[in-house]
Amino acid sequence: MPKPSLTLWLAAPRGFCAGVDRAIKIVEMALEKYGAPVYVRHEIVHNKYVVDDLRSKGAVFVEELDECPVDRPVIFSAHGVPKSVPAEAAARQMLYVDATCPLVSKVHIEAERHHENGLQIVMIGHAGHPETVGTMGQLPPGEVLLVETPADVATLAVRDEAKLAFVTQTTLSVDDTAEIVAALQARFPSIIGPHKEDICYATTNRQEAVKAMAEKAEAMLVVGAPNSSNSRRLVEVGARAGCSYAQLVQRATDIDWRALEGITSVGVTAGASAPEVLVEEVIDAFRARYDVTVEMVETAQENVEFKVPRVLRETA
Ligand code: 0JX
Ligand code: SF4
Repeated sequence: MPKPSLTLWLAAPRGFCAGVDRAIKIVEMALEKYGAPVYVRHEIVHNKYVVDDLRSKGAVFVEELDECPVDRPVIFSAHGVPKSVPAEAAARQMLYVDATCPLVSKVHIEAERHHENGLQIVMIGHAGHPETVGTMGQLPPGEVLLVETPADVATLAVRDEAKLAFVTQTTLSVDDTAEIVAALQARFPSIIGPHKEDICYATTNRQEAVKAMAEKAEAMLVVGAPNSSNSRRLVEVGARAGCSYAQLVQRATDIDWRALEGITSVGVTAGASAPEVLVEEVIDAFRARYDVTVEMVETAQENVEFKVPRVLRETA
């Protein structure tokens, strides 16, 4: 029987961002420079495939610093860490390498600057997410208040309405965040903040591409992990842009073929922490079942690159 025809729309940009690329490189270069084992506090990026691959090369993943021996290097994940973490590593005289994305560090610096200017900070982010924990942990307790929704803004108890600033997580929904920023500005007219929010270029570009793809594809698959904030936002954006079936898949084996029965077009994208090899795996799985024509939905071009820390660039 001939295979049914299918147009597979491939989003661009998709997959690895500059911060993820750098964070993975940091672990690989640390393994080369110091030998195994190298410890990594938290998943370097939220992707099981990436973590398993680095583990096979000698990386050991832990959640807290006290799980690491003091005589081995430790790397902090791309999502950033509270100030207490490098402080503790220094106190234990550990060698540490910070793989926090420079765009997350930029938000840390922003928060510190506002604090130095006597402002209390409102952070828009997801409770418990490591990036939110890290950014809030740049300042003493009570100096950063978390809001997740416009409703949270309505009940927020601040120290002084005239002395407020806001910062955001880098991987939020652009549209949801705009609503929360509007609610903050309506309730606290003198609040200061970034031009729009702190959502990074990669998050913004991937959401834009998904919106364009939703106009063309009957169904959409986002390659990414369930604990990946930016990947989950892509699924929401796709659904909200009108795609009636938008699903997160970690890899090809997660695809629910029965749910896709009868479709003639599908959109595929990947979160910032999902490697291209898994996108290829998904495309191959479609090729096995359909006569596939791959088309691109390109809404931006990216050429961002971040340098790895100097300690890894220097020879031993
Ligand atoms: O859960 P997140 O989207 O913040 O992280 P993930 O999936 O590891 O993506 C790359 C790291 C992003 C940091 O901003
Ligand atoms: Fe950096 Fe954005 Fe990538 Fe996060 S998603 S690591 S902020 S570039």
